[in-house]
Amino acid sequence: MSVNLAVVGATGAVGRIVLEQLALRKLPINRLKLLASQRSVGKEVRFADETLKVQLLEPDAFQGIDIVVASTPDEVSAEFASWATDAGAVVVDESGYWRMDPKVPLVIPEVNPEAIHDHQGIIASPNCSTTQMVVALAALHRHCPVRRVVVSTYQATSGAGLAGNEELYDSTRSALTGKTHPAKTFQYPIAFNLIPQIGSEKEAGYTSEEMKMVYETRKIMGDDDIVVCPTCVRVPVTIGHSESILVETADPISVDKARELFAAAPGVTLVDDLDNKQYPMPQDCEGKDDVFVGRVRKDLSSPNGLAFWCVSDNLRKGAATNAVQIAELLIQKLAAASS
Ligand code: 2RA
Repeated sequence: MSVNLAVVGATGAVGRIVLEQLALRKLPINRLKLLASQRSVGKEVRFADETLKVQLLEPDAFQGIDIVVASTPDEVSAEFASWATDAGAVVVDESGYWRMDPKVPLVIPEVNPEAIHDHQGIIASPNCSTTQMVVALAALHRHCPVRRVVVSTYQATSGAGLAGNEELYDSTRSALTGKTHPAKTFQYPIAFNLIPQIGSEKEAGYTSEEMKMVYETRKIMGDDDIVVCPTCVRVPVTIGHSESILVETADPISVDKARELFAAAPGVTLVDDLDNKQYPMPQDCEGKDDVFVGRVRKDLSSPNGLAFWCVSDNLRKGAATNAVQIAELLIQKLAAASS
């Protein structure tokens, strides 16, 4: 079977990769419609061997569409999602707007694929920093329940869209010539700097990005007892979020067992050989769909703790790839229902 699919936000940093992934993974698409705000209408975008024109995101845009993959800001998603569901489409949404809605499944296909069956027209894809951490944690959780996580992130500028990368380039050029580039996308100049704030102040001294890691992790893993203490930091890297993770499990897991679990986990690649300087780094993970794990070691401060390092392309598994994988699951479900 083939589907009519719409991509909303097709010209953004993530939307472009959604299109790449749709072509690469050969989704059975009958008709592909590209939708965006007025600013992008009429732009031409290549898809496989075709050139498609971007059309206006408006209430009537979803007639005849089966599946929508959307990468838009929260407020855009809040407005258009009902236009799509009223027309009978299922929306795979990458914004933060729907993620914690109890009626909306929050899905990572390697972790909780069964959750898609409960959708009521909208399925949410998690925030990038949560996705890579949960793909890795799930490898351990399936063996022994995860109880506590302390995570520090090192998040790439592309997490803030194309404007984030532009600001890194401009800020770096300015710094190298002794000038100051005014920060617009970030709170401070990002060149040769780290900024320990992603998102706005949310609660108890934590930011919105940090609280996403707390709440989304519990929802995806289906376990409200998991406690997470996050610190999210913006770093001058264009693509690839990195995370230093300390996890405590209900019972101890040996380093060898953890490596075995990571190596066997779907969507995880283990790169862990400190003697030979082998560990994941953003520059090696860019353009790849897996979550990369390395530096696995015992926590020196608690008997049930393990420490590890985790890197993933935030635009791929952190966003576009995960959403396209959800669309694949939906197509399998539609095919099963029609056979
Ligand atoms: C960031 N997590 O890196 C955000 C993007 N969703 O800014």
